[in-house]
Amino acid sequence: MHIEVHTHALLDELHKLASFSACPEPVPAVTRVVFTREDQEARTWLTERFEAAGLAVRADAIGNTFARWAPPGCDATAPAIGTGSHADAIPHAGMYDGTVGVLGGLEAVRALQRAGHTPARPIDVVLFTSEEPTRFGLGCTGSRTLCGNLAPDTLAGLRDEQGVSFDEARQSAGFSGAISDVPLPPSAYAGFVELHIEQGPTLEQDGVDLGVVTAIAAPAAARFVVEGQGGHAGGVLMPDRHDALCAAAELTLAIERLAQASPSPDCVATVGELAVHPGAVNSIPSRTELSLDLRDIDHDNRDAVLADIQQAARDIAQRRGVTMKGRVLNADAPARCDAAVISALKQAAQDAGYSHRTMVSRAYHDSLFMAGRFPTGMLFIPCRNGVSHRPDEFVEPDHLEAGVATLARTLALLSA
Ligand code: HGY
Ligand code: MN
Ligand code: MN
Repeated sequence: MHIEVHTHALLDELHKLASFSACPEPVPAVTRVVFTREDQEARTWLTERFEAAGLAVRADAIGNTFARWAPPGCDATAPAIGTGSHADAIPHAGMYDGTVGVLGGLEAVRALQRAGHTPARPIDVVLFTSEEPTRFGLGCTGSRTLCGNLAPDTLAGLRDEQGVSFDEARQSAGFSGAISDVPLPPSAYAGFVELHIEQGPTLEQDGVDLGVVTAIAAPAAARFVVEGQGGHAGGVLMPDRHDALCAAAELTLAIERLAQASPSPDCVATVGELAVHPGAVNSIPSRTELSLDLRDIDHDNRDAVLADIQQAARDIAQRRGVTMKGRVLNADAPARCDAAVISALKQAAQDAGYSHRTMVSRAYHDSLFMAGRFPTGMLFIPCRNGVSHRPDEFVEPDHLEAGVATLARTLALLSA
């Protein structure tokens, strides 16, 4: 089958999608938080692109959007093959994280249409709601709920920093209906494949075109609130202090040390957020709040390091005369990708003449949850210097073309 990818037209679409942004810096910097104006503009424009390709579009009660290709000759009642990703972006991010899987999935379908392919079963391009944890503190809320991994009332009750609940935010964005109707049965999809940038340096360092993912790391997230005594920066002598920021700083270094000391090379830990109260130059911090993002491919090791971090927090609190309350937001299991989807990806890369290797994903993705309900795989393309979640995130057009061409062939194999 002759697969023709319109790479430059696809890049134009990626740049257009990037223009829906709240970021003060110009494209390629992007900020697009779930259910904001930019997110809704992006969704509207994507729906137009899906419909222009002849796909039938529907959205569920939380904004997961399904663009279905079921041409004449296809068994429209058969379990579909899905592809897709997310279009939300953390603050000051790049323009390829997630969007390559959404628009690349659409371009793969258009390439199959150009090739005159008729799938035996429908093919869906899926846009997942809120893969990033930015607004509600939990990542992948759309795919978690779709796969029955997140109880509807738990989702509805998540609140952002302004106290707006997920339920209020989704309704004000025009998504209504019962969240309990969102989960799909295992029969909904016979397979799912997500195209994504690697968000790491391995493919580029190895000089390999494509990564076939075998496993996806298990993320855990927690928040620690540290309460000290605060006080006057001049009046309180050092031995009398119970400084909430110094305690948080010691915990942050303990987190780094415990992840570095872990026997698993895949264990990574990050304190990405720190809030200081009252935040005055001449007032000893009385309260701090910090976030923990902890991941590993090895589930047991990840949980062992989490337990060590919680113990370190207790020891520091006791020694410094502060309180430290830790709340685990999520501690997910890692995912194994499906063997049949992996071999279809390998076959497709081979047929298309691209070099490829198997690898693990250290970032999490909607596929982490899709893999819990449907046979799932991921296809990585290199990103320059492995950089992601930064405005200088970049994908070479040739690599984008390789990913989309291989995705198209994989969808053809899986939907035969
Ligand atoms: O954090 C992640 O791994 C993903 O980019 N949300
Ligand atoms: Mn991301
Ligand atoms: Mn992503």
